Amino acid sequence: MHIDTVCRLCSSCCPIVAEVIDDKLVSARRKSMVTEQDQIVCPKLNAAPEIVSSPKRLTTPLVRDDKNAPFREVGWDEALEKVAQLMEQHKRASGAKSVAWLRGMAADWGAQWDYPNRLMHHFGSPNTIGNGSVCFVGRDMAHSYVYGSMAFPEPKASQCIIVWGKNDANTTLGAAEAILAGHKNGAQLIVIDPVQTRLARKADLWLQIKPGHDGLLAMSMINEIITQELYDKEFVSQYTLGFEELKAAAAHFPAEKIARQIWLTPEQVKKVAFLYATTKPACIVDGNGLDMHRFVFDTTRAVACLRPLTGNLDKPGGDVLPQPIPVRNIQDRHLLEDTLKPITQDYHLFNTFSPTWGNQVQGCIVDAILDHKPYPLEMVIVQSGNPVISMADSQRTREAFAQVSSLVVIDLFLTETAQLADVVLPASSCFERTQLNRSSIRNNPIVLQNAVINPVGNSWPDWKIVAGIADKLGLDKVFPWKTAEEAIDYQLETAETTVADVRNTSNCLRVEQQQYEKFTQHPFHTPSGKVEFYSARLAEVGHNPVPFAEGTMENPISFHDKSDTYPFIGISGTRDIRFTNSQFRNIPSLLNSSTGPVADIHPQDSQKLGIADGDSVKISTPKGSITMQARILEVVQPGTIRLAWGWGEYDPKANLNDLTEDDVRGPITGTSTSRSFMCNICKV
Ligand SMILES: Nc1nc2c(c(=O)[nH]1)N[C@H]1C(S)=C(S)[C@@H](COP(=O)(O)OP(=O)(O)OC[C@H]3O[C@@H](n4cnc5c(=O)[nH]c(N)nc54)[C@H](O)[C@@H]3O)O[C@H]1N2
Ligand SMILES: Nc1nc2c(c(=O)[nH]1)N[C@H]1C(S)=C(S)[C@@H](COP(=O)(O)OP(=O)(O)OC[C@H]3O[C@@H](n4cnc5c(=O)[nH]c(N)nc54)[C@H](O)[C@@H]3O)O[C@H]1N2
Ligand code: SF4
Ligand SMILES: [Mo]
Repeated sequence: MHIDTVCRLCSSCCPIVAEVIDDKLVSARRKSMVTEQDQIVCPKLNAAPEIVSSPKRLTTPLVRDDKNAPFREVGWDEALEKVAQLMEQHKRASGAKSVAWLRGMAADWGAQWDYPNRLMHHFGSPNTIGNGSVCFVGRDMAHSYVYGSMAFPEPKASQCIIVWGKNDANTTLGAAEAILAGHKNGAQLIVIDPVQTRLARKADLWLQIKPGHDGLLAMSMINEIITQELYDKEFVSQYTLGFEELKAAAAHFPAEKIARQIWLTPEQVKKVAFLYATTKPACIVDGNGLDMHRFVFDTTRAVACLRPLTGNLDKPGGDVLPQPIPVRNIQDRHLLEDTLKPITQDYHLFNTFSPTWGNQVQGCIVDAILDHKPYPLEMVIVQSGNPVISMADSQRTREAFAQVSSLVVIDLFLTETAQLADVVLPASSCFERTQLNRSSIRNNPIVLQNAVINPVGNSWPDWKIVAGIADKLGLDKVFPWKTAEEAIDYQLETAETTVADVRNTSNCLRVEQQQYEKFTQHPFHTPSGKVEFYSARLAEVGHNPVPFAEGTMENPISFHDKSDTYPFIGISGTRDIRFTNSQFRNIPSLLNSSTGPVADIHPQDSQKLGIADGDSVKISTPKGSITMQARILEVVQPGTIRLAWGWGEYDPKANLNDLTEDDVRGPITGTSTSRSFMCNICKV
């Protein structure tokens, strides 16, 4: 039997066809828009049957009565009862707000994010927390502050594609295929990345920028485009606010002054500005290379300003604004009293910039547990995340999760985080549940994931686990739905569609007929209704109303003041196409075909340090040290080391976040610099 659905083994949400025999997933094929020879193969999807039937899967709930006791296998009734009882106990003693729900990246931001928010709001806690401050939500907020919502690029129809801090050939395969198709059709391909990626090797122009310094490049490009009068004067005069202020800010960043600081030449900066502004249409594919830096908000605001400045916003082949489908918001945030502040209260604008994102600064969980700031947390429920590995400053994070009075983890595997829990609840994989996704974050379509097999063992789909906890808390009326379909239909009612309708479409997808230049009909979703180069909302809270208006940017690289002892720039690097963050090293075919945890070093540095290919090397920062295998490659600049990401779950000695810090955060989005840091390296 062949069933259409979408894959959720990573955030790409690719449409696939699953082949199922006797309730077993046998194989899965990704649907692609390009011919077979141009398709990128996804090893994770090929390994889907192995992932689903892995002997390491959790198949029954686990409970223990004290932290040092071994886990006991229990039935769902007992496990859910225990979770509810712990929640009630902490609510009675310290208030509902002392209980937090932490969401990782797996399992989508659609219904899977709505359900815990709904549960927690009815329970009375404002503390449902996501990890968006290091993922893409800071960038989403930046786009939203400039022109109302996140714009998404149309590289296939473009004549000039800038890939800026994104490595789609490993992370978003459909997007990489579209970029390469656009390039094949004649588009200029420009890549801005400190690392020579597969796309960089194919690019017409590759800018090997200094890590973390993209904001300065964007401001310098803006200056070049304005002073050379390459901007779209008509669009700017009719639809934007604050052009003069942007011009004044950008004047601090002439190419001659900025280029060398960011490891480029003035000619490169001028060329990228010229190509982008004069080749129509042009789009910018921005990515997580810009996100995990403290100044992500202003950096990506500066990048966002380039789109309207050149008239590439909401044009075919440019960057298009979404037409959200009006799915019912079931989070019931209004139930919380205004006086009840979340632990992320210092990031008020970030908490409130969208109706559904809510709180996304996960570092606040650690502060609340260890430092009782802004108030103590007693209980955390972790769903589809592995914070002990994925959050910055792993040692401090681990201390917090080991110390919190009660910890519940909902996962497919007994991860490093789950091992610290009091209760572990086994979740079904993405192939075992029907779910409403909003994963294509930029376009906001409805994507329906179909269960293709029954839950493995005694695992439950996430929605059912949340509803089960609600039931034990006496909130059964809040989750009255008996099936995933019923629950989704309730959300789809306002969009005048149903699960059955969406299921009948070829890609399990409902997208609105694309319209362009919507700004000619409706105002932008900003306070002024215009594109805001200048934001009065930010001025009100004392933040720069125009990005980098002061003419400088503090060095965003962690430990830059300790470069005497830590002379190399470490980059949290490759997201291997085989793995998703800390996941899947427990899948033999994926592990065995990978390079393992490697540190990529330039030959000039390896020679100086007497390091040979394959040597074991120790990488250290003021926070700690890790061990990896050296790989001598010219993909990075001398003085820069790229470190493989996500290996901490497999090998605790290779946990990259033992090197990172969460001591200083971005003022608006609370982002810690998990991406780049000063470090030292030596042969072991
Ligand atoms: N295979 C696989 N796919 C994944 C994931 C995974 O772990 N593995 N994770 C998923 C998740 S959670 C996310 S958020 C997405 C992220 O996916 P992407 O947005 O593609 O992000 P990354 O691959 O982390 O980094 C993109 C590029 O940014 C570059 N970069 C690093 N620092 C800088 C910098 O300072 N400036 C610039 N301009 N570039 C820089 C890196 O070298 C890299 O080539 O991928 C998702 N998909
Ligand atoms: N240094 C450094 N730190 C980083 C990053 C980096 O590149 N470098 N990347 C950052 C980014 S962008 C992100 S998004 C975070 C990711 O941080 P996390 O979300 O914590 O990372 P994952 O390893 O993807 O953890 C997902 C967990 O969910 C489980 N899981 C998978 N599917 C399901 C499901 O359907 N239901 C449930 N309940 N569980 C499921 C998996 O088994 C896994 O344990 O890490 C961030 N941290
Ligand atoms: S890229 Fe991600 S979503 Fe797409 S098939 Fe591969 S693992 Fe699945
Ligand atoms: Mo992410």
